[in-house]
Amino acid sequence: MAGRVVLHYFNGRGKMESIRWLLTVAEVEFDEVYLNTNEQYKKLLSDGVLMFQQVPMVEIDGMKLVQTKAILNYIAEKYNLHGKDLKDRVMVNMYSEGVMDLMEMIMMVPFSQDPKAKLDTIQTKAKERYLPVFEKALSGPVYLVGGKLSCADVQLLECTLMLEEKFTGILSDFPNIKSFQGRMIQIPAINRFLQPGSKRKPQPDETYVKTIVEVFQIKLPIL
Ligand code: GSN
Repeated sequence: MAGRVVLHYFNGRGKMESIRWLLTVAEVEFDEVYLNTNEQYKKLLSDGVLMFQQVPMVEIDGMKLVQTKAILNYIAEKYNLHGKDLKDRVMVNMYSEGVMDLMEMIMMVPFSQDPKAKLDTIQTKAKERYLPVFEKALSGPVYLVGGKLSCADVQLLECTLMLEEKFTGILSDFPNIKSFQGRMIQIPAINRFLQPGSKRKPQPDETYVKTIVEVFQIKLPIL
């Protein structure tokens, strides 16, 4: 039998958070090894387990996987969260990529030179480019694609919660997305994940940023 799933990343959201969300919805238990020091990172490099010298890295089914999208796709396929056929799957992937683009912008804010300006741009893009797409897709259907829960729905929920943390009331012009959120948080595994004490990570703080600077020995700002 394959062992437990183990996530190798920082003790924070970053690129791993969507993987935590998807495993949670698939009801897969996981352990985490937190990267806190440059020595730990060098050890992973010298062990040859990071294909591109990057994390996230996930041990699952006897493999050591890297590349966030590849990992998400593997979990989505395995747990039937990737659309029912090829045409549904490409739609799931399109929605998912859009959501990930937006989440990546938010993720990078603490590492930027002018966080306030970055946030303003993100808010405008969210309202004008991204949220209208999802508002339209959810005008009737319960889920984004094929009447069936997929990884795109899970990522959209994660993203909309992140947006609301940053921009209070941002969903007030998007009632279909708000209703979608309400339905998604009723899913028992999601509901548990949203409770205090779960494996969901908080918003990045100074300690999180310092850890990344230490692990990769980088200088801020990086953009
Ligand atoms: O999506 C992915 O997993 C990859 N395409 C990118 C992963 C990545 O950029 N990982 C960073 C840390 S997480 N933050 O963005 C990383 O390991 N950087 C170290 C490096 O030398 O690139």
